[in-house]
Amino acid sequence: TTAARRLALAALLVAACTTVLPTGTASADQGDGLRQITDGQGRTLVLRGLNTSSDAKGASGLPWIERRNVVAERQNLGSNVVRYVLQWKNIEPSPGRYDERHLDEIARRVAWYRQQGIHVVLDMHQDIYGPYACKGAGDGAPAWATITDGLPCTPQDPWVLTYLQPAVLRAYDHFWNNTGKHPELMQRYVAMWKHVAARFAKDPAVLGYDLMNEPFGGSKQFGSFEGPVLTPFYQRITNAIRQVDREKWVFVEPQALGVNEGFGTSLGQVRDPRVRAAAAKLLQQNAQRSGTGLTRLSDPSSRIVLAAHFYPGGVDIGGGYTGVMKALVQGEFVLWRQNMTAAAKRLNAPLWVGEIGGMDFSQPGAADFTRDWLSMADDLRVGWAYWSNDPSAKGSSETYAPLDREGTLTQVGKVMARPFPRAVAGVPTKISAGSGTFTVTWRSSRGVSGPTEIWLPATVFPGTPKVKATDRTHRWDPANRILSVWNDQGRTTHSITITR
Ligand code: IDC
Repeated sequence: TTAARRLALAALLVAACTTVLPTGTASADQGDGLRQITDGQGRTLVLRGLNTSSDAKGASGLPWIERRNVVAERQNLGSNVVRYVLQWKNIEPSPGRYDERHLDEIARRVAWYRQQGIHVVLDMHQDIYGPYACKGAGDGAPAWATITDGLPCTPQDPWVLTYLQPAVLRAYDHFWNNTGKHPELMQRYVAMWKHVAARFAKDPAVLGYDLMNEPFGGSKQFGSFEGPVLTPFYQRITNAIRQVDREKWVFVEPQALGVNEGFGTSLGQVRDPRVRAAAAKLLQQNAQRSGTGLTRLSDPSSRIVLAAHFYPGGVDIGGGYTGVMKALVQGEFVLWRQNMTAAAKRLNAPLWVGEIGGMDFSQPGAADFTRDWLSMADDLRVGWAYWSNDPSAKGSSETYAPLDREGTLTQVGKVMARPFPRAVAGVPTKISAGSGTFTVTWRSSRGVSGPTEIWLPATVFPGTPKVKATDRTHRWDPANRILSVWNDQGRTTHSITITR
């Protein structure tokens, strides 16, 4: 049966991952030394929100949401980011011809987020290459870019197994030019991204670009894919984007297979051309104003983010989170933390979890699982986008979405509505949510202005929150449920504890 297959696969994934578990335990503070995503005032952005939406994978390429759903999301979950699903097939329906009307439709929705103060990460989504690789099973690439050489294909359950079908493998092998026959496919993809970036470069709601969802290497995997094929491809896209947009963040994903479950990634460092450009400008300015000393540039730092996904043991394909399975999955938490923080440090990039969650809430242990990954993210002081915001299909007992169509918190939504610092005036050193209490600590860093902003859900802090802080100036905004705290001058470490 399907359920048995799912369970067997989940067990296999867990077993595979935990056999490579290191013997030592994770250091208590892997979040230390991680770079951070920052806003225009230099504050650290802890970006949390939803993937929107899986249903955008359909023909229209647009999500089910209306404006009011975005309002409800900000109010009830405090979201400050959305990972917004786009697809190549809708943007470039025929080679070199871009659908501007589709981009306008995207821009219209992006504006809904801007009105709510929610940052948008545009995610070029794909699963199983595209709908034309295996009888409509996947999403992403357009028909003209899907070359399968007539190989057979049968959609599988769970859907991830479809990746191994001959036609799908061949479509990827042509895309990555593993076959040496179709270098134009990657060229088109790069040019498509340059077009999208040019369209959104001036849109203040868009924070960045997630270059490719869950890259899959076809017949090349791990060391023969991520380093030699994927990294230079990301570099090409980044270079092209930087010709039209110097400011936005570029989100790069490791391969999904294995890495989603806790394996290490061998993705190489993508260099941000904005750093070189800034250095050149600095030299030029110094030459012009000789004798005036160093001129400080606003922010010449690299804006590449490691956007990893976390799906331990295939909990998303039907394994529960109880008993032996839970113990093994907890091992994968440890493994994932170690491998992803190590990768982020190696790549000199902030870490962001582009997909997490994805567990059917009618499965045993789902609430525990949700609390555990939320706590892991707090511990690491990283942001995430939950998969996904799609309300369950009518008549289905499966439940994933944190909000229903009316914008009311569901079971999983109630667990996810936790306090978090949307922005931190410095470097966060601790984020910790207990029952009815919440603590954030941070260190000042140079050139930061504006307050630390903490979102406090009504479900946890129904009244006016009680504040104990090292810093004197705070303001509570009851309408938006945001507590702002300004750094006292001269103080280098800061701490705030909130109780009800
Ligand atoms: C899943 C959807 C599912 C759909 C499948 C293929 O939930 O309904 O059939 O995609 O389109 C990912 C992917 C994400 C997946 C998600 C959950 O990035 O597209 O959505 N997931 O399975 N990687 C791991 C899990």
